Amino acid sequence: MGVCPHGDDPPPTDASRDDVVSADANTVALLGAPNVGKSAVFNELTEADADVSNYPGTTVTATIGSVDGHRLVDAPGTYSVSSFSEEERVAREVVLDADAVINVVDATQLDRDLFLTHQLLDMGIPTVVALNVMDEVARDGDEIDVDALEADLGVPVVPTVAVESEGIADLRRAIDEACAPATTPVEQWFDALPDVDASRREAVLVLEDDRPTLERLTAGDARADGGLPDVELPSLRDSIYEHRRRRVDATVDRVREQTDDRRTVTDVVDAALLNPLTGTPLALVGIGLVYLFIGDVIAQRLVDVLETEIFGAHYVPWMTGLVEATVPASGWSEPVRFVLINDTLGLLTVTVQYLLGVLLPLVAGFYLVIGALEDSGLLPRLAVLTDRGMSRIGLNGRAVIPMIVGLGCVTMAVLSTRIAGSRRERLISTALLGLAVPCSAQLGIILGLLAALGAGWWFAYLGVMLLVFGIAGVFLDRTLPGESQGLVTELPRVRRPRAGNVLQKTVTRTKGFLTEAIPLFAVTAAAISVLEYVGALASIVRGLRPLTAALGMPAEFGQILVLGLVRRDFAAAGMTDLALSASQAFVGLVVITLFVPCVLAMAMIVKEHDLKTGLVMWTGSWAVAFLVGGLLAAVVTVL
Ligand SMILES: Nc1nc2c(ncn2[C@@H]2O[C@H](COP(=O)(O)OP(=O)(O)OP(=O)(O)O)[C@@H](O)[C@H]2O)c(=O)[nH]1
Ligand SMILES: [Mg+2]
Repeated sequence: MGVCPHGDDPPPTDASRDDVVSADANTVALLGAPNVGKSAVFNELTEADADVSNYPGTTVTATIGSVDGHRLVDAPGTYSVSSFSEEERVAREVVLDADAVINVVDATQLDRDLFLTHQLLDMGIPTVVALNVMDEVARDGDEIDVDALEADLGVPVVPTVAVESEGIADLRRAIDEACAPATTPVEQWFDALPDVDASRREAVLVLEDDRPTLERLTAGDARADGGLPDVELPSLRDSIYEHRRRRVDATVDRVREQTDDRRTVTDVVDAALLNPLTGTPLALVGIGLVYLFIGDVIAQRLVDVLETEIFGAHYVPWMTGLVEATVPASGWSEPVRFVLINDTLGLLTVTVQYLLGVLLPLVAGFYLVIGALEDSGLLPRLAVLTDRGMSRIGLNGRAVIPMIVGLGCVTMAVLSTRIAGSRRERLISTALLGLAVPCSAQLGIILGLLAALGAGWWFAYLGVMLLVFGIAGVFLDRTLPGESQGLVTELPRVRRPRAGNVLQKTVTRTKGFLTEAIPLFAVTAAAISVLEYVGALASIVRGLRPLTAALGMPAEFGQILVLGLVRRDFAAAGMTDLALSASQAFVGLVVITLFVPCVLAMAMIVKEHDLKTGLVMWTGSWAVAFLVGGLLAAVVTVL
C-alpha cells in the first residue's frame, strides 16, 4: 500500500511490494455510498454475518472484522467524507484512522459514487475500488470498461458481485496493491491552506471547510499558548466540489457504454408502489399477507402443533414424571421441585414449553418476514408512502423502518432509530416504539388471542393502537423543542429477496434472541415461582388490586403486570391462562401492549439516550397504559 506505480513503470513484483506493505496488522476500511453492498463485501471477506439489507442506512456503527491479518472496518454508508451528518462524521473518523480503503462503488451509480472515490484519492489514501453490483449493469444492458476506469483513476479496480461471491478473491488479493496517485488536481489549492501542521488527509478536509478537523488541529497549539489561534477556513469547498464533479462526469463518459433505458418489470412494479392510489392498496394487501402468515400459519397452526401436541402432550408430562421420580416432595427439596415443575411457570416444564413451543416459532416467523421485507427494497417505498402521515407526528417517512423492525424486536429497533434522522426524531421514534409498538413475541400471542375473539375486536385493537400512536406522536412533536427534518432518502432498486441472506439473518437474529431471552426468562420464571411459593406474589397482586379493579380486570391481572415488567411477551403469555370475557381480554391486551418496554429494550434506551430519558419513558408507559385502559374499560361498560 503506498503511492501507485507510475503508468510507464513495470508492474510491481512481489519483492518490490514488500516495502510498501506493512507487516503489522493494519486497518483497511470499507467505504462507499449507502446501500452499495459494503456489508455484503465485508461478510464475504471475513465470513462474518453483518446485516445486509436493501435500504440506505443499514449499518449504523462501524463493525470490525479481519482479513489476511488486516483489521477490516465496515462503515456506515456516506456520499462524502466531512462532518455535516452523523454518517459523514463516522466516515471521517474511519478514514483518518485507515491505512487503506476498499472503496465500494455501485457500478449502476458511477456518477454518484465516484465522487467519494476522487475525494479519497485527493486525500492521498491508498485505495482499491470494488466495482460492485456488476450483475445489474449487465442486466440493464450497459457496459463498463474496467481497464479504462483503472487507468483513469490510477488505482486498482476489481469488478465484483458481492452477493454471488464473484470477484471477492481478486479483491482480497488487490488489498495489498491499494495505492494513491502521486499527485491529484486538489494540490492546486494547497497554497490556500492555513498555517497548521496537517497530514494530507487532514489538509484536504480543511480545504473543504471541515471545521472540526481544523479545530482539532489548532487545539494542540491552543494548549501551548492559552487561547485558540484565530485560523480561518479557506472556504474553497464549492470550487473543489465543482472541479471534482467535472472530473467524475468526464470519467463516467469515458468508461460507461449505456444502452437506451429499458423499462423492466421492476420499473412497472416500482411505479405502482410509489403512486399513493395503487401503492396504498398494495401495502394493505402486503400487510394482510403478513397477518395471514404470522397470525394464522404460525401463531395458530404451527404453535398449536408445537405447544399443545408436542410439548403439552409429550414433553411436559415426561419431564414432570422425571422430576417427580428424582426430586422428593418433602423437606428441603420441596421448593426446588416446585420451582422446577409448577403449573404456572415451572422452570423445566411450562417455561420450556412456552419458550420453544410458542416464542421460538413466532419470533423466527417475524424475522423471516422482516428479513424478506428488508431485502426487497420495499421499506424505503413504504417510507415515501407514509411520509405525509409521519410528518404530522414530527417524524419523516424514514422512521417507518424502525417501526417495522420494532414489530420484530423493539430492542433492535431502538438502535435502528438512528436512520430516522436527528436526535429529536430519534427521541420521538424511540418513545413511540417503547409505548405503542408490540414486538414479535408479544404480537404473536396477541394476534392469537384476538383471532379467537373475532375480527371486530381485532380492528378495535388496531384502531386503539394507531390512535394512541398518533396522539402520542402529535403530543411529542408539539412539546419537544426544535423541528424535524424532511424525508431525504434514496430509493434502492426493488430486488427479489435472496433466500440465503433472509434465512441467514433469521437464524442469526433468532439465535441472538434466544441467547438473550433464555437466561432472562429462566431467572424470571424461577424468581416468580419462588415469590409464589413463599406467598409474596399474592401480596404484590393484592397491592396492585386498586389498579386492576379500575380496569375492570380480575385480580390475577396484577400477576401479569409483574411479569410484564420483565418482558412484554411474558405478560401476553400470561393472558392466555386467564378466564376473561371478550371485553376484558381486549382491555387487557391494550394495557399490556402500552405497558413498559421489556428490560432489554429499556437497557438499550438508556444506552442510546440516557437514564433520565429511560425513566421518563418507563413511567410514561405506566401512566398511558392505565389511562387508556381505564377509559376503554369505561367505554366498554357503557356500550
Ligand atoms: N444485485 C446485487 N445486489 C447486491 C450486490 N451487493 C449487495 N447487493 C444488495 O444490495 C443491498 C445492500 O447491501 P448492503 O451490504 O447492506 O449494503 P451496505 O453498503 O452495507 O449498505 P448500508 O450499510 O446501508 O450503507 C442488499 O439488498 C444486497 O443484497 C451485488 O453485487 N449485486
Ligand atoms: Mg452495511
